[in-house]
Amino acid sequence: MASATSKEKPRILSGVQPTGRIHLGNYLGALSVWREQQDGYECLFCVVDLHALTIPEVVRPDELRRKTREVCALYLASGIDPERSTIFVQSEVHEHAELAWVLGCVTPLGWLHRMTQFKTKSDQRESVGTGLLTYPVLQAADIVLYQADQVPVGQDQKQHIELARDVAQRFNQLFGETLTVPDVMIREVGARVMGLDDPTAKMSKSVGEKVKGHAIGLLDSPKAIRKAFGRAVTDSGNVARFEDASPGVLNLLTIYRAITGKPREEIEATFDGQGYGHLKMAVADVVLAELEPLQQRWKEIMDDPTYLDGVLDRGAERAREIASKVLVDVKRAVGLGR
Ligand code: AQP
Repeated sequence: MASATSKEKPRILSGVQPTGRIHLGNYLGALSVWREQQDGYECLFCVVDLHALTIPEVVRPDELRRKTREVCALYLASGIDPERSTIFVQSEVHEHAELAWVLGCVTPLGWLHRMTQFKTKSDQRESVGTGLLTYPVLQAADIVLYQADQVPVGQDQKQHIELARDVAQRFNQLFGETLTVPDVMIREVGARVMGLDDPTAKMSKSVGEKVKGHAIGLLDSPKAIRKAFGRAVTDSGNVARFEDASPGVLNLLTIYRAITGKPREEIEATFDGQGYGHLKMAVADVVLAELEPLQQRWKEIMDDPTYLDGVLDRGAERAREIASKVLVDVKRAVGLGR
């Protein structure tokens, strides 16, 4: 692996919040993309448990601790290789919170009020904590703390990564070139998986908790997965072409394409003009084939806590090695300390 100060390869940082049921959207938009980048980049993947506190009423302390382990095990089960990538828990590296304070001081409030995720989530509640508003600053800190060059995320996170770029640029303008300005990495197909019950809204963990048939959980049973696809909203026709498809059919075709990697023409030739029942079951089949080995591996990892703790201890150590040095540079740049 590269030393903390120099980069032998460009670096990647990304993470998932340990809340709710991790779903097919998280897998296609994030985890599966991470897996593909492990040779070309030095990769760091964290479970962002500090972010999970932004809506404290939805996650109890014991549940948060349990989910943190489960999500780490999902990273491993999805093919993130701890020999090539650093896997760690965000709160175990205190530099994240410290840097977030410094970056918060250079982030204009108006930038945060413009974030659509804040608007959506705060509109759903009578009152929200300050952390929900400043969440993108912590996310910017997560990224620049490792001088990450690329941040692989789903489409919904694009605005936050653009904010992280703006924050890093503003910091550099104010205090001199210190932070790497990150780029967003978004896959072409599968970066925005939609809800099966409502294909006009993205598949989301929080909705999946409340609405049956909305999301495909990565650990759902084969029966539940088939049932959810069987009930997926489509339309009354039989068109299965990417250009003309209704949102529900387009979502099914896109999931199929993201998993199989087959060209659009081949997929259309297989499904266009057929009943949607055929398409739904074919999508369920490829999703099950993808998830069965992942679920098996996940169970094995969860049954071996010593292995999981070893991976996370080593990951936190490596992450701290980089983070502590970058934070020293930041503190020096802004004039903190004696
Ligand atoms: N529907 C989606 N399609 C593709 N990618 C998605 N991601 C989320 N939903 C989809 C990507 O998954 C990664 C982890 O997400 P997160 O845990 O940080 O939070 P999120 O984006 O807020 O995910 P959810 O599932 O939608 O949770 P809630 O409902 O709590 O907001 C990110 O890279 C994200 O882009």
